[in-house]
Amino acid sequence: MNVTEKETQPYADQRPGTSGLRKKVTVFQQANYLENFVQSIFDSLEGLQGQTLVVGGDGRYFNRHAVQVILRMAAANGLGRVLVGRGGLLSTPAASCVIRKHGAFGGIILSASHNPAGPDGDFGIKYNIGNGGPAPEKITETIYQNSREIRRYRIAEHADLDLDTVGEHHIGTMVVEVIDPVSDYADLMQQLFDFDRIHALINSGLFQMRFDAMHAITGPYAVEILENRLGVTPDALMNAVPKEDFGGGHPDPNLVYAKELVDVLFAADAPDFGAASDGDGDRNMILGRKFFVTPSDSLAVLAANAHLTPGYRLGLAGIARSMPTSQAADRVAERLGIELYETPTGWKFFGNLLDAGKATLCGEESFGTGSDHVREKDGLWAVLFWLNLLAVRKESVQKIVTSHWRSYGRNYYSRHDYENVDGERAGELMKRLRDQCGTLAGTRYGNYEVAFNDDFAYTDPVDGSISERQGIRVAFSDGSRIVFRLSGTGTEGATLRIYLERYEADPEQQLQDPQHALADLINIAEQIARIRHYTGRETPTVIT
Ligand code: VG1
Ligand code: CO
Repeated sequence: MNVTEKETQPYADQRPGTSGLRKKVTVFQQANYLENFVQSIFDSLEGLQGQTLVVGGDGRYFNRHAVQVILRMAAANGLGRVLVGRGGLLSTPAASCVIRKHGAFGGIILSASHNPAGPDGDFGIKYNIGNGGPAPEKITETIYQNSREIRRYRIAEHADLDLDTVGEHHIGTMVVEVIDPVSDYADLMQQLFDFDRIHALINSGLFQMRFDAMHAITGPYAVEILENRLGVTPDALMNAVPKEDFGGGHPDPNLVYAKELVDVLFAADAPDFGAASDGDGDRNMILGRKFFVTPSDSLAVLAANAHLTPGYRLGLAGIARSMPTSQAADRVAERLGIELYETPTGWKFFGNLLDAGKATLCGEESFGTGSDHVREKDGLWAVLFWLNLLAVRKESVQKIVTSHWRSYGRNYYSRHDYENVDGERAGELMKRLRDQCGTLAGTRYGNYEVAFNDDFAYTDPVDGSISERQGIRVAFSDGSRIVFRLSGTGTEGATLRIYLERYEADPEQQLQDPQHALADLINIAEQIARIRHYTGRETPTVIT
């Protein structure tokens, strides 16, 4: 094997965000940009020699090229074996599953998740550790520091490999094993959920569903699991053929970007159940007939009903949610008598809790739910979990959620995003909020009184690491909250996220439109943060 050490110059902008390094494809196409980052990953890992690495991505434009480069660099850096999904594909949760199942040292996942793809779209790369989860901040910071000093990278000279058929190749002594990207993951799902019962429900003639893969990675997974193993008819799968540009769409499963599915579920003859997943397969949106389940409620409902599924029949050790996620799950944890953990945004903060057996289910308001079965959030897992509940409870989605509210109360919840606003102005808005921290307690806004306002900091209960500046919280005396933070996944300007939450115990008051129920808090958010002034926008870009 011919290995060359190539000279290079550092780039200053390779600090990983909430979920890896995400940039425009054109940024990744700069000379050595990808190579620098990959070498920085390898340089941050000790004991890599002879180890196994997992590589795959969501299939977006640049995925194929990146996989070939990573394989040559892995060989030059002494890896022993690389497992790569056929076609260079692996959904994020499937990559996590494969890392764990095959005892790999770690994995490199190529994805910018729900961000649009194509030559003018986004690309992304992140490193996952041996537990299958996103590298913790300590490692991502080391990667970043390496990227600032890098002067050379190692790459083997080798022709592109054929990755489109399952089989083995060699680059020097390193083995490249092209694996079926779906089967390990599908088998794991079958262990967790009652496929016989779901199959019976789907084939009962009384149940209709749709799943929208949004032309992204979950297409092949949905075909194998929903169609081949559970008997869903092909016409129930929408946009199931992955495309390099995701069909020009924005594969973010929410009410705005998954409009095609939403229209079907809100039509006169709507099916009973609808679901969608995102670009890399780790997010999910759950819909009933003319009914939207907020992700925070979904987490709470899954937790309250987990004992009805084979995989979780013995109960939950604990529940973890990201700070901005609604407190609906807290009430379930309380009733179950289990611990509730509140972490910063991003799945990497759940890894330690899952490894330590402190949490079983995790969730984020951003359409992410998952469990200790892998170390990523998992879109199809959530869909199957819901199908299992529907098959057991034999009630509609709406019935399940509204009876949950009656029992636990409803946490009205909404997130307002202001996308691609001026970065400097957004920074000024956040700085002002930060400067106000600790000063608002006791201030009244209409019926609401501020209990405290702070900048959320998290101390990991397992390793004691501290993460600061994770979002401004304004908490009110009745438990309502407004949270402000800037996105760490965008690639253009800044995205301001405002999270709004209010608790309603009275069943008579639980069926309002959330925007209506949260109207006072929306006004208070404007008063406190002067959103219009700083963003120059009258309304949010996306409301979920
Ligand atoms: C967003 C979400 C966060 C999620 C992250 C990655 O981050 O808010 O909850 O973990 O995306 O999701 P941010 O920093 O933009 O708010 V995904 O599906 O990229 O992998
Ligand atoms: Co994603």
